[in-house]
Amino acid sequence: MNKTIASLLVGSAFLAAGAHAGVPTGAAQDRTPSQPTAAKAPAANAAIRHMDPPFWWTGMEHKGLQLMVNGPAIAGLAPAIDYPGVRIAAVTRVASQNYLFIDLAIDADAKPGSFDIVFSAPDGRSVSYPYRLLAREQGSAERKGFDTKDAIYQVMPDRFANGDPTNDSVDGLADRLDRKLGHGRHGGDIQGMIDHLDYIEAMGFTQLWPTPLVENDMKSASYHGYAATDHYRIDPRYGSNDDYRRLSAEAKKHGIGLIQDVVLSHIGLNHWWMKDLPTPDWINHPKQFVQTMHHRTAVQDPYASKEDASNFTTGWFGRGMPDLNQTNPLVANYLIQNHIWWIEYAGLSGLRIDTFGYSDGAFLTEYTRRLMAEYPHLNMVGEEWSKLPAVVSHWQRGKVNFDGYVSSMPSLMDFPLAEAMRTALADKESKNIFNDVYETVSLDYLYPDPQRLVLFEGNHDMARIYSVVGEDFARYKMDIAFVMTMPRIPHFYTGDELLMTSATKERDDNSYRHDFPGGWAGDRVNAFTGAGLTARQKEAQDFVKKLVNWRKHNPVIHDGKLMHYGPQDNTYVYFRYDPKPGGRKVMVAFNANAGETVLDAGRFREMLAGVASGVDVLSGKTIGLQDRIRLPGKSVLVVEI
Ligand SMILES: [Ca+2]
Ligand SMILES: [Ca+2]
Repeated sequence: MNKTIASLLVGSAFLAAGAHAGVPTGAAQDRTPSQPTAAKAPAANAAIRHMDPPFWWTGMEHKGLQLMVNGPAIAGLAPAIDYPGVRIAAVTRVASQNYLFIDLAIDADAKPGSFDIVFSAPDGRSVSYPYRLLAREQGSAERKGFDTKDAIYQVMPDRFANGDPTNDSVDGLADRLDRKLGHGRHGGDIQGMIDHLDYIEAMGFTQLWPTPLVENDMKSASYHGYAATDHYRIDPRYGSNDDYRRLSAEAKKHGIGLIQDVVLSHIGLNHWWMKDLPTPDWINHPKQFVQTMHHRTAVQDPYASKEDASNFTTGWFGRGMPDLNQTNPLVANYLIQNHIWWIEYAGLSGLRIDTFGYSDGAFLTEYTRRLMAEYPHLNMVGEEWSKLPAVVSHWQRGKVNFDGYVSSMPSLMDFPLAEAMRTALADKESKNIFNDVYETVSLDYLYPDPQRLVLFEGNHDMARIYSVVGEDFARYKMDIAFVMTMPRIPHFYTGDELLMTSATKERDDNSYRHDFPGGWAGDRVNAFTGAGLTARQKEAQDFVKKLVNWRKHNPVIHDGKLMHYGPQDNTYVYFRYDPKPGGRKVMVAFNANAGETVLDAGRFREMLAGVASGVDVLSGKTIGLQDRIRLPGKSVLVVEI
């Protein structure tokens, strides 16, 4: 310990600079880790480089708070707090002397306010760090997450709209603007999203999912955001933490909730932890790179080897993405608190959790329990990229698993159904393309809550739907109509309303992530104004707009039951219905044949008894539903009954 203190006295100016810096109440609202309260507390700043979380709230369900304090030789100091209702329950020192973990116990009746955390050296000298407990926004705990009433619009912020050219390149961050580079930074940002909330609202969407916005100070390909280098800081090339909060507040004014994309499994190689890991086991395989083999079923397979299961959850996602070891409770706590912090700070309506199953299973149980205990009505959707409903359903709250695994996760991305429909519509050969879709839907009993799944036509990791269907406009419309009428939460990937195209064979991320036309000054084509769009693009945009807005006000689509009929001859018919007598119904009918196909209405008598006709919401035409139902060639009908 003497050595620690000696190096601290030599290596750090803070003790000489004086103790008990003033409390900057109201300052440091923003996360600026390199200068948390620099203007008013230079002394503390020199000693403490990171205080995570940078502030917290009173009145949380969980009464504990674990602070990670990072600074030169900070472990040699002893922290103390004098504030009513807050006490230090434990102090944990770890392998690196530059970290100190402080467990605070915050009483239920503790008041919002500021206090000094006083760090004392054995010789009596000390330094203070001002910490704040804020009051929660009213109704914060009871916030409602996104649900079937919503439709999600997903954007990659770097590729959507450049609202602030002054942040395109930022000194100190390696990856600078290069729009010619497919994986380069193109300059899109938070202001760009704020500027176009009008558009997103007009299109009918009520939730915005931007891919991750936290700092990714990676040398290249930093635009995608899945390689965090600071969990508490919005990447300055997108804006500030305050800008992010502003996005959330402005979106609310447009009736749009904000979903944050978070990564539990891995970080970026340039994360500030990597220069000085708190503990040797902070990350998995710290000494030698081990790649995950992506065998996702190995953690829910009665025949799996421990080797495969361990490789799946501990292997790195890639060389630039070290894998976090959430079996270390300090890592686990850090992640749980970080996500609660963002929900509370930015007023989120939910989380989208990347590479969900790649984290330690026991950790995921605890993580989902803690988050849902804090926000009982929140929604979180996990990415489990499997075509098998049995594999995806393993993770949903309420699932009784063969291996006893327990999860509190409300929602998963419905990869099985999304892939089934995309594959069906890409098939120009078969005579019964919808059969796998039908059978996949029939497996909904595997999910405790299938309506809470998020169904999508595409995303940033997949070939563009218009290309998948061979640029067949009718089939494109079928996929969109399917996503918008299934008993699911629909999710739409930006640019698909403009029939954006991509590679379809090998995975080619750059081709899925072209800049959104109109997002950059001087763009010849502008999707926001309609300038320069082809007639077909305009038609697609109007189609999506009409359908999503129609869906928005249709309780039978939000909450109605589903009855579907076995596909025949490249047709598929299902109904969404209110089972009450006289309740509303919507019939959705797909015909992938080139010519008109006539269906015998008698087969649908459970749904159509006593119904003469309905109106197709897409064309406005009246459709006869007695005796024979005529489906025009290559069409989808959405018929209100
Ligand atoms: Ca910019
Ligand atoms: Ca992992």
